[in-house]
Amino acid sequence: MNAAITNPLIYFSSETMQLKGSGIVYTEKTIGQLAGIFHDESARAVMNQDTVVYTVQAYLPVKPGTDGGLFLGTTTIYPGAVHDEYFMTHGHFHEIRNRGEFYWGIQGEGLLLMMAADRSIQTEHIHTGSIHYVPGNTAHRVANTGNDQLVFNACWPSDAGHDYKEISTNGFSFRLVNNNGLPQLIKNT
Ligand code: M6P
Ligand code: ZN
Repeated sequence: MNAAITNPLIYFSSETMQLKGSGIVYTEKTIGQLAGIFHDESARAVMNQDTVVYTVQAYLPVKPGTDGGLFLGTTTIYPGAVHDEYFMTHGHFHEIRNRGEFYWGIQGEGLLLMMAADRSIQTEHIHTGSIHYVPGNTAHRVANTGNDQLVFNACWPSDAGHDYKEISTNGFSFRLVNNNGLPQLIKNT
């Protein structure tokens, strides 16, 4: 006998560009929660602290830390900047350093910054349909370089974990700024 056909618990709505269904964990990061992340801290400090920079919806079918499972997330980064630095995610290494991740673009335009342990940088353009493999041992962050919301999905191992310490302390080696309307990478000083 065939196994019963069941509907999936979750789905991605192409109308709202959001994950739908039960058990989705929603978090948002505001300007107030991103102290020390952008270069111009005084510009950040005088902005409305409730301004949402990005939201994450995550589907965690197993407990974080479980090996062998996968997590799925939808990240929406709003258009904007702190001084000339595009709105971006905090960025992280994985707690288990060698764990990789897939990102894929759904809507909008942005840049994926990947930084290896030696602080060398690689960037990839995120746009509708783009697919990005983030290797293990690589920090990853995404900046919205467009005028609309940037939406991308991600899939990562359930035991990967997030290590934010290195990025909170030393940042990435390069920053992405808006130079007369064009994204430009500048060395982080
Ligand atoms: C993607 C995934 C998540 C991550 C989110 C935001 O959806 O990589 O694991 O939490 O982006 O990135 P960050 O945690 O660096 O703010
Ligand atoms: Zn990750």
